[in-house]
Amino acid sequence: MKEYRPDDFDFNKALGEIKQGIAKPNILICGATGAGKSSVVNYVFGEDLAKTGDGIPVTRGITKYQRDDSGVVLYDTEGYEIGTEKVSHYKTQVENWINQAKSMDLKNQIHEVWYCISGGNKRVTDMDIDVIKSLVSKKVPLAVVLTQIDNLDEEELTAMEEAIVHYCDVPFFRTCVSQDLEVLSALKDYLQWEALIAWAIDQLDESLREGFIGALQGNLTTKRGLINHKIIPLYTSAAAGIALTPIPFSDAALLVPVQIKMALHIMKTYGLDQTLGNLSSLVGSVVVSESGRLLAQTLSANLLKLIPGVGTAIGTGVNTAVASSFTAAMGYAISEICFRCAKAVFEDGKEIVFSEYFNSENIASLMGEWFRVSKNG
Ligand SMILES: Nc1nc2c(ncn2[C@@H]2O[C@H](COP(=O)(O)OP(=O)(O)O)[C@@H](O)[C@H]2O)c(=O)[nH]1
Ligand SMILES: [Mg+2]
Repeated sequence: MKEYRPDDFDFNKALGEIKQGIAKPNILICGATGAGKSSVVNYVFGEDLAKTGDGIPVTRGITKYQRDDSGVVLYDTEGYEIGTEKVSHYKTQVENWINQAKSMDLKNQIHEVWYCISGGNKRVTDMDIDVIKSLVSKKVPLAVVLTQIDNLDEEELTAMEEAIVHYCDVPFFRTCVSQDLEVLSALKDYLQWEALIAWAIDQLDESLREGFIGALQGNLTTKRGLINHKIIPLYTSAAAGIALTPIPFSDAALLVPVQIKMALHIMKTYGLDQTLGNLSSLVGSVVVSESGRLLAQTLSANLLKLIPGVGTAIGTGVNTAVASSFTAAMGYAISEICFRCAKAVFEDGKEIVFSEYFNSENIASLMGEWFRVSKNG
């Protein structure tokens, strides 16, 4: 069996291809100055994306924020001071610009609008209603983000929500961005970040969801769902295609590049490529050696017996079943390990040693788990 050498793999090229393949949704963020637009965006996507000064003005009053390694493009409207003449300009600017975007291909359209209304003002203004109605009439998915609800008592909150339902008839989600843990804990049952994100994903064409989910801060369970149900299957199909070529299936080295690319894709989606330093050396030293060695071992060992449709002998007919099952198991193991790492790093704020999570013992045990479950299920 040929040895696979990490040097054969071009990590930057693979990462570039992965990025290239991710289409980015365009999200328009609307609302008055001080409505809490920037705070909401920072909370959902992380601080870096809309850092002041980094945006490109696309038209008067609208600034585009994007980053090479982020899967969303945000258009932030400059906002307006309630009660000034800027208010009427605002509506015209936003409308004109939406019209212009609508005439373009899917990639350049506005895919959804988050319209921020601040609880701090205690009311929904005529201007809000006007702009919302106008955008809805243009068939752009729109939700109201009811921000800063820590400023509202129960009665005020109900009144604002009733106004949104009555005048606009659009979905709305309650949010608050506060450093104060007591405030957040008191609002726990009111906050609807998860529902906002679920709505936001739901509005997007399937082809745009990966970009959005990958751009989220945290949301590890949503990311894991995307990885296990959408990303890993891309690579199991690729592996099956490769297995058709060499007959009989004897060259494990051919599968390894597919699995390394899958590992990169998984790590990127969890956001681990940013945190764990030099990605290529990390993946080079760990994923390549572990997966290469394990694949070689596994092909001649007990795990094969567990693959549905495969006996102890490997014949040409079972090449694709072996290749795709093995890759799926490997993907599951990598996803699970990366999930644990991401949890430790992002949720518990730990400094981790990647090799304590990512080692042959853990990979083998998780792959075994996958084989057992898929055989029984
Ligand atoms: N109390 C409270 N203040 C907030 C909240 N969200 C934002 N703010 C404050 O409101 C001000 C305006 O927020 P910002 O996000 O800059 O609004 P933008 O002008 O729409 O981008 C800032 O001083 C924020 O710190 C919130 O949920 N609660
Ligand atoms: Mg702002």
